[in-house]
Amino acid sequence: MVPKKWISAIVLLLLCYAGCGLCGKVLVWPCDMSHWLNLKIILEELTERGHEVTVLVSPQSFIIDYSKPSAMNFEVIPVQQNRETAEKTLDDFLDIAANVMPTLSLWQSAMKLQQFLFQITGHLKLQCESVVYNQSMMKKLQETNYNVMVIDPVLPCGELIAELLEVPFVYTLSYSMGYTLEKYCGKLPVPLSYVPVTMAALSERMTFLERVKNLMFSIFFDFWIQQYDTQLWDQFYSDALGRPTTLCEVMGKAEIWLIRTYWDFEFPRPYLPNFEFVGGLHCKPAKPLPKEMEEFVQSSGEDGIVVFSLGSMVRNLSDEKANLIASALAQIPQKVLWRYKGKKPATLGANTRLYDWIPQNDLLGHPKTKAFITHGGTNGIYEAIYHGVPMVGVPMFADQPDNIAHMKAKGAAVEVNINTMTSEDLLNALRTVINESSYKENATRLSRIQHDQPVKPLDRAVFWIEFVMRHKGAKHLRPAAHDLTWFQYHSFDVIGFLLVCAATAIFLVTKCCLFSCQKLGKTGKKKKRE
Ligand SMILES: *[C@@H]1O[C@H](CO)[C@@H](O)[C@H](O)[C@H]1NC(C)=O
Ligand SMILES: *[C@@H]1O[C@H](CO)[C@@H](O)[C@H](O)[C@H]1NC(C)=O
Ligand SMILES: *[C@@H]1O[C@H](CO)[C@@H](O)[C@H](O)[C@H]1NC(C)=O
Ligand SMILES: CC(=O)N[C@H]1CO[C@H](CO)[C@@H](O)[C@@H]1O
Repeated sequence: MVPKKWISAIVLLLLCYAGCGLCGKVLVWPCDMSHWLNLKIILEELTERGHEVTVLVSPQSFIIDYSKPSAMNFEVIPVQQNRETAEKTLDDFLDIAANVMPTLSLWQSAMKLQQFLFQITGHLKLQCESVVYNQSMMKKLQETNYNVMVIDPVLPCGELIAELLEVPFVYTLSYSMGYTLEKYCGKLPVPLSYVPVTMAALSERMTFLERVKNLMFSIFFDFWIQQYDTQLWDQFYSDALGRPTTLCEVMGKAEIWLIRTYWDFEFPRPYLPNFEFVGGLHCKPAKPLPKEMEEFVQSSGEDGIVVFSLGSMVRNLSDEKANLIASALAQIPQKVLWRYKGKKPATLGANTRLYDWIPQNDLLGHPKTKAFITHGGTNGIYEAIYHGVPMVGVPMFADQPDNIAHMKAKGAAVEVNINTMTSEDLLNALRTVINESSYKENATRLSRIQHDQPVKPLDRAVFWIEFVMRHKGAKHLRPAAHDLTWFQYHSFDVIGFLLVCAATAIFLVTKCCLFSCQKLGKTGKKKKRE
């Protein structure tokens, strides 16, 4: 008995030792809401492997619960706490997102999003200042000697802290507005003939007019719409670093870009060796449901269930919209589990139950699940892909129309416009994805692609973070494009040089010709005279 115990103790010790031999310190600059849910999975895996993870968190976070005991450390940013303003900002955003953006065209919706992001710039700047200009805070971070920073670049500042601390950093994101960050800061090639620009909601096979739209959107994002107030941040970063620089230049120092999609979702496209596609890393096999919920699910019999969620951001809809949705749901033979915090709609059918919160992954993985009605957030879409569930998309803002466009192109979803839809539209969409077997088949095919990978996405994400820790970066994957100017990158200088050469050659040849012609002419005339 005793020796056995000893053996296990020694094995445990060895394991610990082996694990901790490579142990490092990770500093994290996160983003709130659904982004955090995804990042948290990576951070938990890192702590499990013995790394020390510290998260820089704003006191105004909504779902990053830094007061709960956790294996991670939380360093609260010393910014003036103002809960009410934060709540109001979020409410404003939710209102715009749920009620205003769906009524706008994609362009206008993108402009609205930019307007909102610009509005909160002042607050973001304050938050950033409270870290980088707080000497005791920076000294503390410096003295900890972090090995790597993991950054969500939705909100700026993380890369500035990394640069000041001289720590290599890894990005984690889905994609930026119009791919501008990846394209200009990460140097990711985006051939517009077959790579649809994000927020244009196009697929990879574009007609001529769609390619026109794609190019127009690309120009629109290059020159008009930006995720950040670039001028302000360029100045801020230059001041903080004490040398002229730009936000994009600092962002370009990212060692690895962990992209939250994979080839089940993406259209095949060129990418760089320091871009790793790790979509679906948060997906897990389903766990058993709570008892009450399981009973409800089982009561659906052969018909099965439909899962409905508009994500964590949308809490309530207008009465009219909620009633319209509820009356469509009441007409299907399936039972419906609807995550909804608003007032109970009057037309709610007996087959529909409202929940404040649902274990979405466990429900989607349930064998009785027939369809998923979703707003098209990346996390939810990936859970549906993982479990092979066809979708009805009701996208509202940001990347959601794009995500649904991808699923539509892969034959696993039907889209309904939440702004203009009638009860009948939603009902038809539901009937289509449930009754037409191709949707289920295509969703199952995506699921097989997600499951059949040489290395699981979470392991790849963690591998590259650890790689950066071990080797103090991943410079061998960094394309030399970062050191070129835009005209060198497109070889405009070489083309110009060759054109000048060609022009000179043509000029010289014509000159020579003319000269010899004249000469010949003259000698000819001379001869004639003689
Ligand atoms: C600087 O940060 C420390 C925490 O590291 C905090 O206690 C202090 O109040 C901050 N100073 C200012 C001026 O905000
Ligand atoms: C949602 O609820 C909030 C507060 O309960 C309310 O102010 C808002 O008008 C509601 N939104 C809609 C679209 O009904
Ligand atoms: C599927 O089709 C059958 C008949 O073809 C119909 O009775 C059923 O209601 C349809 N399913 C849904 C979800 O509408
Ligand atoms: C986009 C795509 O692959 N769609 C497929 C969905 O499934 C049907 C039937 O299996 C195929 O014919 C489609 O090509």
